[in-house]
Amino acid sequence: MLKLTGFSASNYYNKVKLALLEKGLPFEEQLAWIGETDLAASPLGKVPYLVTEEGPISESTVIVEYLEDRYPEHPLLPRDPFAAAKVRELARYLELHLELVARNLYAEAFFGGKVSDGVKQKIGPQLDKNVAAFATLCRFSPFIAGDGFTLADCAAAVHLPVISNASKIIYGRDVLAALPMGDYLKRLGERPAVQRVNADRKTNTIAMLEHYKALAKKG
Ligand SMILES: N[C@@H](CCC(=O)N[C@@H](CS)C(=O)NCC(=O)O)C(=O)O
Repeated sequence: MLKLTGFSASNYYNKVKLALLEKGLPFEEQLAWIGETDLAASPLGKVPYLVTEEGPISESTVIVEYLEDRYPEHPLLPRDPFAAAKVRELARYLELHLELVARNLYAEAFFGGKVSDGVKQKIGPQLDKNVAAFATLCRFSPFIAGDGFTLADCAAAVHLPVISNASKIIYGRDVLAALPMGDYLKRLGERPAVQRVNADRKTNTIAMLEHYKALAKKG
């Protein structure tokens, strides 16, 4: 049985979980907070990682690509190589140029930390530039890469709300305001797999905040 390790408040964990659910693959979830993971499975201590019969795999994009290759039924990538590349391109922009940039704000936006004014001034314009570029690639017709639900939607469903919330908290405005996010997220929210991921995320976020509060108390 595939074993997905990490926690359901993590957007990268949820990208893989959504792909597993959408593909209809049986899997178990193994809860591991940061600092509790198996470094032999994920050498940087990041989540998620997937334990397979052949061994563990880290890095969410590598994991979902493995799932596509290993379990081709219910595909989340188009068969046509160019169309598949366009899906991968969207997912790459989303993570490399949006999520990883916005991540610089999360300590203050979500975890009670502080981000310097210098960082905020640097990240705001970077996000605006990258979102404008990303927007030219999005289709929303009705899914982010076109007419089918793909790996790009698995990434969008979990990352876009976090990016949007972080920018609202830090800058008082939504860097994704120009995108039709409301309609898109509503459409995704009709899918049982997305509903499960969102419900688990909410429950686990409360558990995560409690976990880290308890750790901080211990010193
Ligand atoms: N590139 C990684 C990113 C995973 C990632 O950053 N996960 C976060 C949780 S959302 C994490 O493990 N953070 C702890 C750390 O970076 O040490 C992937 O796609 O799996």
